[in-house]
Parts: sequence; structure tokens; C-alpha cells
Amino acid sequence: MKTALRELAIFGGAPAFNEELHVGRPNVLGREAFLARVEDMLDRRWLTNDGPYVRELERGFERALSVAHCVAVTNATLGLGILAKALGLTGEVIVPGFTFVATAHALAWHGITPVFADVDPATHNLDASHVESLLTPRTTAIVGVHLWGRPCAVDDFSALAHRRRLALLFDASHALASSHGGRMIGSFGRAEVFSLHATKFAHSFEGGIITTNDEGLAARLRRLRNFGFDGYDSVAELGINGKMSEIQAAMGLASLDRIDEVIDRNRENYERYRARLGRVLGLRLVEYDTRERHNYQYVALEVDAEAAGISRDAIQRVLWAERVLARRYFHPGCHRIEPYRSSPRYRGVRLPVTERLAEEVLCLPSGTAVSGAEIDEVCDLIELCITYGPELATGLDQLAPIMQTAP
Ligand code: T4K
Repeated sequence: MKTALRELAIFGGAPAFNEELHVGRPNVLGREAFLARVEDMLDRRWLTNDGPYVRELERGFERALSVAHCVAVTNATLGLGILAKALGLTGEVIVPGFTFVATAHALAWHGITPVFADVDPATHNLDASHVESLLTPRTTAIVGVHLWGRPCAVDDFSALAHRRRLALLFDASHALASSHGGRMIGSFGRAEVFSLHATKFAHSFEGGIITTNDEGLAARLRRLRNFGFDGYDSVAELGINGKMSEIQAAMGLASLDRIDEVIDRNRENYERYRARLGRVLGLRLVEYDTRERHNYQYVALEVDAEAAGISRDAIQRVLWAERVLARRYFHPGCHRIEPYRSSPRYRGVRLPVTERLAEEVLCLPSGTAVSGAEIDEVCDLIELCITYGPELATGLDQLAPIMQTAP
């Protein structure tokens, strides 16, 4: 345990960790089950195109999420785009400014204008009143994002979408196994899209699933992910290749089998961080509503630089030098990245909460690849940063011209 500033790696000490600690290090459980399925898949010579594992995965998620239809796709970004196409979205669609860029890009790729709304400081999710103020005659939909797996204001948006005749869909990339009002995320709005990217707590290397209770929509999604084919050699419409392959589904099934174990581990990790950092002045850990189900994947910390005596970026620099690759998701806010930043359409867009969070949020390593002892060490380092905040900030300023530890 380091107790003095001079011991920090950024000032020349040995890094606290021999190997890098990642946010989003893939959970690799069920290796044997995965490899056995790969053998079967090779024997069967059915590698993609709506194969048996893809179907098994879809049925598995339908059961787990209590939703009527699950459509597996290549990744969540394509899934969002396919869904936008299936719903006939055009014009403007409201999305949060504080989200992963894929939420916006998936729409913009289809010529739809993402309109960025601010988020609620307490939940980090779309602010319903701001959304309403942004609606125009060109608005066709609202995309709620369940950031960190915490449901956004589903009921408010359902009422608003109904009243204004808008499509409502959710980017549920973070929210697998989360619930809202006791009901699993996956059956709200017209449809919801989950990511099964390798960095998600349950994954299929790359992958995504779209869930809906609308049978007609599900059939359209299946057609669109398969070039628009509606029969063996008949094409009904413009589609794309958004299919999930069998090897992806084999990994997805292995992951789904062990999902509860990973959630338990995520929760333990989260509680361990919370016990150490939950009451530190200037730090605020994202809280999960204990009446609902959560996957506890994200350990997101807000650093109030004034109260903590040190900025989020300074803490990140210290951690990176120690080989703790904490991430500043979702810096600097979607409206301030390309192509939106340079587009006249977005000139003058100000999202005060998004912009503050983009400066304050730091995600910490969790998942099955991180041990309790490692979490304690990360907490020691963060506490050291807070204890010596002003001195540390001065020391870092002096290093600034020569040190480039964090991006
Ligand atoms: N909507 C939302 C709200 C999302 O958060 C995302 C994805 C999407 C939509 C789109 O979903 P997909 O189209 O991807 O299905 C990661 C993921 O790439 C991205 O999927 C995720 N959100 C986002 C929040 O996080 P990065 O830039 O953090 O990933 P990367 O490559 O830096 O990996 C994170 C850490 O994990 C690194 O330190 C390296 C380590 N790592 C990564 C991979 C892939 C490994 O150790 N092994 C690996 O195989 O974006």
C-alpha cells in the first residue's frame, strides 16, 4: 500500500500493479461449454445464417427477459440502426448527450438527426422535461438509454411518446438483467437493444439482441438483418447483413449459462468499492436501487473537484501510471465529438449536466478478472489522491509538459 506521494508511479515509484487492470476485461466463464459447442458447430458445418445456436440464444434471452421476441444481431450498433429502419424513423430523434457514441452514430448513419438532450444529474439518464422541450414536428422518436444498467424514466417517456405519437425505443446496451418496476428491461417501448460486446458482463465476442413484444416488428427485424430476404431466393426490401454467427452465439450461450455468477461477482466488487469510497468527501458512487435487479457491471464514480481537492483527470493520470486503466466514460459528451461538434446543426448546443458529468465521471475496473485485494489497492490509491489532493495537483502541474500517461 502506498502512503506517500513520492511512492506514486507518476512521480517515479514502481507501479502498484504488474499487469494492467481494465474496465471491461471480458468475463471468460464456461470455457468447456463454449469449446464443446464449437466442436459441434464445426461437425455440423453450420456456421452462420440463423443457425441452431443463434436460435437457442434467442429463446434463452426471451425466457430470461420475459419478452416475446428476441432477434440476435452482429452488434448493438447495427441493431439500433436496423431497428430505426424497421420503425421507419426519419427526421429528428432525441437521444441523451451522455451516452456511448454508438447511440447517436447508429441513427446518423441512417441519415437521421440525433438531437441531444441533457440528463438528470441524479440518474445520469435522459431528463424528461428537457426531452419535451426539444420536440419539433420533425421528431419521430425518443431513444432512452438505460445508462450503467439503471432504467431511464421509462414511464414518463411512455406517456410522452403516446401523447406526441412518437416511437419509443431503448438502448439497453448496459441493462441486461436489470429490472424496472419488477419487470425485466427488454419489453418496454417498441423495442430495446442490448449489447453483447466482449466488454459487457455477458457477451458473445461481438453481438447484440433486439427484444420486442411486437410479432410483426420482430419478423421485419429478422428480414432486415438478412439483406431483406423473405424467402429462399426472394428479396422483399432493402436489408443489410446484421446476422449473428454461430460462434458468437456459442459464446453468448456459455455467457448466459453463467450470468448469475458474474452478477454476484460484480455486486461484490461494487459493494467493496462502495464500502471504501461511498463516504469520501468529493466522491459520489453511482447507486443502484436495491428494490430492482441490476447487473452491477459499472462502478461509476463522480469526482467533484472542488470538494475532493483534486480533479477526475488528475486521479485518472495517477491511476493510469499505476496501470489501473480507469475510464472517463462518456467524455466529452456526444454533442462535443465529431461529426456533431463541427456541424452547424449543433452549434450552440449546451448540455450543462452532460458536460459536468463528462468532466467528473470515472469508471473503475470490475468483473471477474479483478480481485477483492486489487479493488482495495485501487481504493487506497484513490484515497491517497484525495488526502493529498492540492499537493498532488501541484505536482502533476509541474509534470504536465513531460507526462502523458492518460489519454
Ligand atoms: N450503446 C451504448 C450505451 C453502449 O455503451 C454501447 C457500447 C453501444 C451502444 C454499442 O454496442 P456494440 O455495438 O459495441 O455492441 C467499450 C465497448 O467497445 C463498447 O461496446 C461499449 N459500449 C463501451 C461503453 O465500451 P471502449 O472504448 O471502452 O472499449 P475498449 O476497446 O477500450 O475496451 C475496454 C477495456 O477492455 C480496454 O482497457 C481493453 C480491455 N479489453 C477489451 C477487449 C475488447 C480486453 O482486455 N479484451 C478485449 O477483448 O468501448
